[in-house]
Parts: sequence; C-alpha cells; structure tokens
Amino acid sequence: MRTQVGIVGAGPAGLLLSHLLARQGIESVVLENRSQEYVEARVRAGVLEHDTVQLLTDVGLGDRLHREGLRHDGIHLQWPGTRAHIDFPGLTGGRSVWVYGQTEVVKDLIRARQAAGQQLFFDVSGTAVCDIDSAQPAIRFVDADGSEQVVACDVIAGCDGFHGVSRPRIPAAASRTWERQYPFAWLGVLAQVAPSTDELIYAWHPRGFAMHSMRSTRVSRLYLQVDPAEDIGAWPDERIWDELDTRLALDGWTLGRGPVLEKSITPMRSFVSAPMRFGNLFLAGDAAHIVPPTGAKGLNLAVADVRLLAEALTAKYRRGDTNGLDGYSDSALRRVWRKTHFSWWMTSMLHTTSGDEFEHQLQLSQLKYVTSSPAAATSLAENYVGLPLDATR
Ligand code: RFL
Ligand code: PHB
Repeated sequence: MRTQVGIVGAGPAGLLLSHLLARQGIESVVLENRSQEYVEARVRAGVLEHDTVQLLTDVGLGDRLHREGLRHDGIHLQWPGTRAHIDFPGLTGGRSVWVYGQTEVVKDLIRARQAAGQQLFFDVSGTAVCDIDSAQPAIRFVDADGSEQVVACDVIAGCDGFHGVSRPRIPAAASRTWERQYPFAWLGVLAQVAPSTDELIYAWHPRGFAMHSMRSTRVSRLYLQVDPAEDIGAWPDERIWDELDTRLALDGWTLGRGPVLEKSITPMRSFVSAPMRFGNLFLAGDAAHIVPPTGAKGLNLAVADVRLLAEALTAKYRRGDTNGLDGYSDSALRRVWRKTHFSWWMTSMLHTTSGDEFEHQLQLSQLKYVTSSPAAATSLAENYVGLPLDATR
C-alpha cells in the first residue's frame, strides 16, 4: 500500500486529521488496533471549546452536534455553602463551550470517513512505525484477517495516544519529557438520570473534589476525587451517590439518582514530550501530551494539534512550502504548555489533600477570588472556552 500520510490511531486526533486532509485532496490511511465498537463506546471527554465546535461545523461535522449537543454559557464553582457562576460569554466577548461526548464526536468522524471511502483499518495488531528519519517512512501492521501489510508514506502522524508505539520511536537523545503524577484519581460514573444542574458544577470539598457533568438531557456524568490506589470494587453505587451527596451538597438543592451505566477510576497526570516531530514522524494529541481532566482540555488540544498539522501538510503538498511542518512542534507546544498550566492550576485549586488545612485555606481564598474579581474570572473563562485556534500561529 502507498499513501501520502500514514496515521496511527483512530481516536479524535487521527480521525479528524484524515478528514481535514481529505478535504484538501490529501490521501491518508488510518490504522487502529481496537475494534470500531470499542473506539465508539470509550467514555471520555465531554466538553468542546468554542473553536473546536466552530472547526467541526466548518468541516461538515456539526449537524448532530448542533442538534444534540448542549451549549453551556458558564460553569458553577462550588465550596461548602456557596455555588458561584462564571459567565463565559459575558467575560470573553460571546464565547461558550458545548457538552457533546467524545463518543459522539468519534462516531460522527467514523461515519464521515467511511462514507468518503477512507482506508480505515480497525483491529490491526503489531503496528510498527519504521524509517522515520528517511524520506520514505513506512508503517507495518497485521490486518484483521491476519495478513502482514506495509503502508509506504511520505509522512507518519502518530495519533496513537499516551500508550502508543509512535512516541517511543523518537530517540531518547532527541527528545525531552516533563511529567507530574498527581496523588489522586477520578472515579467517574455515567448514570441514566437527567442532570440536576443546568451547567457543570466543579465542587471543592474537604473530603475531596466532586463534579457534576452530563452527556445529554437524560444522562449525567459525575466524578469523585479518590486515591489512585482505590479499588472500584469498594465503591458500590450507593456509596458513590452518598459521597456525591455529601460533596455536592447545597441548601435547597438535591442530586437526582439513577441507574449507573458505567464506572471507572482514572489516574491523573500531566505529561509533555518535545519536540512533537522527529524526521517524518509528527505526534499529535495524547501521543505527545496528557493533561489532568479538570480543565476539559485533552480532546480540544488534540483538535488544535491536528488542525495545525493539516494546514502544514496542505502547504507542503500545495506549494512545496515546508515552513509549517518545520514550525509545527514549536507552534503546537505553545498551546500545549498554556493548557498544561491551566489544567494543573484548576486541578490544584479544586483537589484536596486530607489534613492540609493551610492548603485548604489557600484554595478557598483562590475560589472566592476567581468568582468575585472580574479580572480573575476572565482569566479562567478565556482559558476554559479556549484560546482562538489562530492564536497559536
Ligand atoms: P486517543 O483518544 O487515546 O486515541 C488514540 C488511538 O490510538 C489507538 N492506538 C493504536 N492504534 C494502532 N496501533 C497502535 N499501536 C495503537 N496504540 C494506540 C488507540 O486505541 C486509540 O483509539 O488519543 P487522541 O486521539 O489524541 O485524543 C485525545 C483524547 O482522547 C483525550 O485527550 C481526552 O479524552 C481527554 N479528556 C478530556 N478532554 C477534553 O477535551 N474535555 C474533557 O471534558 C475531557 N474529559 C478526558 C476527560 C479523559 C478522560 N480519561 C478517561 C483519560 C475525562 C476523562 C475521564
Ligand atoms: C466530562 O463531562 O466528562 C468532563 C467535563 C469537564 C471536565 C472533565 C470531564 O473538566
């Protein structure tokens, strides 16, 4: 097989990249080691930034998003006794976010790619990224029928997430990584119950952070800060609801309960690997960086990366201009570090360490400040709704 861009990974980054490239007449092949059903059902992100929605709409992926997604004009920040609202459009000149599950974004992308006849291989194994420092890199893999295949390409996009095979191909001497493991994790539940709130609630509590998010008018998504070593088996549904009741409590407000559809525990880390390019291998999305979920940034960063990469590849194929590819890593990393800071900051403000009363007072002071000072609220709001995609360049 031969193609222009070989893409490893059919998450949001890989699928959107192939879609953006196809619109510019650039061919790609996408390889995914999981099944289509698995990829479409993997519950993850829920919040799309203003410019992510704009981009998806501009490239023909906005129909269902606008029909079924929920526009949110703010978030609630809470601590015991107080629930305060941050008004996004008012603070950012009219920008908002949308609640639309990553599962739905991925389904829309897969439908669009399959309708366009995209070479999209699920259930592959043994993916190997080869000859990345040559002008003719290749990807070897075994397809779902057990046949060995080779895709010869001009460029490889490593969109294979944090545990993928692409990033490890960059020689250690040519790259640098930064990492922070947080001493807590999120226990997330998806529940068949109408949300008890109009907008997301991020709650500080001395027992730990809690959040009320949603997927639709009938499905709620809730999270609890827990110890990373916590066993999900120790959390029957009743205990989860009771703990959510305690941490989200507010006079006159009740949390509706419903059947739990899914629950899991996710550790939290910040991670950046630079540069995001080596030879003809370009990394995008979680393959290059991870943020803790508190700022709702991971999926949006993946979208920002592939938008830059698609533009740079278009310039190369249209005009032989490789400046965009040469500048890709530096441009992408400027946004990555901004979002890494924002996600760390939100995480630090909202997660508690038991017994550290000094930290608790600092966090409460910060929460009162960001919800009362227009300057501080604006800073949070503009980071949350996302910097304009053009700002990276
Ligand atoms: P993905 O989605 O991990 O996709 C990578 C794909 O590559 C495949 N793969 C391989 N394929 C072939 N060969 C191999 N050797 C391969 N190795 C791996 C994988 O199977 C997979 O399909 O990365 P991508 O595309 O960069 O997308 C990133 C996002 O998925 C991620 O950043 C977000 O989900 C993070 N995130 C959130 N982001 C937001 O913007 N807003 C949110 O509200 C938000 N909430 C969250 C989150 C992540 C969470 N978890 C579970 C990590 C909430 C949670 C709980
Ligand atoms: C989610 O709905 O899954 C979600 C929302 C906001 C976050 C993280 C996750 O910050």
